[in-house]
Amino acid sequence: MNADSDRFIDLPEELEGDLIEIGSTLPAWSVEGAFLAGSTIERYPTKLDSAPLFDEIRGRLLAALNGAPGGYAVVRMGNIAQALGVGDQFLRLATAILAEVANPFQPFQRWPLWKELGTNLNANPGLSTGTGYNAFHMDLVNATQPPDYTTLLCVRPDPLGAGASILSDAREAVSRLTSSSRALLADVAYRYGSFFELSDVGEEYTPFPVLDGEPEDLGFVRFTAKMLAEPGLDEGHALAAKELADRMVAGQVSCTLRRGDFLIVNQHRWVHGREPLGDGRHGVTPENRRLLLQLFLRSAGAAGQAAS
Ligand SMILES: O=C(O)CCC(=O)C(=O)O
Ligand SMILES: [Fe+2]
Repeated sequence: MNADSDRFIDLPEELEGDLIEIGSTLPAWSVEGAFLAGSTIERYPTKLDSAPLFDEIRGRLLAALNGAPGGYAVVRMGNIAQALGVGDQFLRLATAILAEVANPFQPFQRWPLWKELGTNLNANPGLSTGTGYNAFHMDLVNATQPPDYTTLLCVRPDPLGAGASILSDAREAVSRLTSSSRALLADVAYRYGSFFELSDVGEEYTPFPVLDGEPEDLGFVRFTAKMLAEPGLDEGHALAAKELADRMVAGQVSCTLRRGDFLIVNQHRWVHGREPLGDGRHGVTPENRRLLLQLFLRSAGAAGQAAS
């Protein structure tokens, strides 16, 4: 099934013109600790407010992410990418727009605010930079405070036309489970991933429950299909997680990001992943391979917000 068109935000031509202008004049952002600095957060919205049509777009974006049954949105900025390129000016504009949703931050201490996700032919195919199927997951699943939103900006799509983003409503998938599976998923029985050099995502959470019993917009469906392959997971808990994985796949939608598009996912509600890239990858030169940039957002007032 193709993704629901309400979630795709195309910009009117007049606004594109204004945003191209704004993008070419926005100052570089600053970072304080892991977060976009207060001075940047003050300055960027004022610039966006000078585009009269932006207000409506902000409303649509927030409704797609947080309204019922919100969970993700794709902002289509291909024409702006055409005009500005996908360099600093474009990234400043994208950062300004995302700062309207929540506070951009860099949980990985080793990486910049926008983290490159390139294509590595030697990586494990199922991992982020691999070329295979990247099964449903939420990012930073093993942190007590995962980012509230995750963003993927497309710098270069797969030249072979594959590598669609996949999305599924995790809350909906959970609602279709048997109560015995739900009870198993509430047990502190699941593990996945390493945890090091991270900031402002709380503590390492291992083992963790998939269902935390928190209200929808505070808690998470703490799921990654990769935890199914972790050694030591007993059969009952594995079966319950597999049932959830199957429900997520049954409800999946997909969309292929084009250059200049960015996908924002509300991690409290939806999970994401990626279809395999196209065959014949060895014929694609490295500078033409798929390239995304990833950015994380923290909601104001969320428990993981910088304490300082
Ligand atoms: O390659 C993609 O489209 C998704 C990558 C991803 O979800 C991740 O790295 O966490
Ligand atoms: Fe991801």
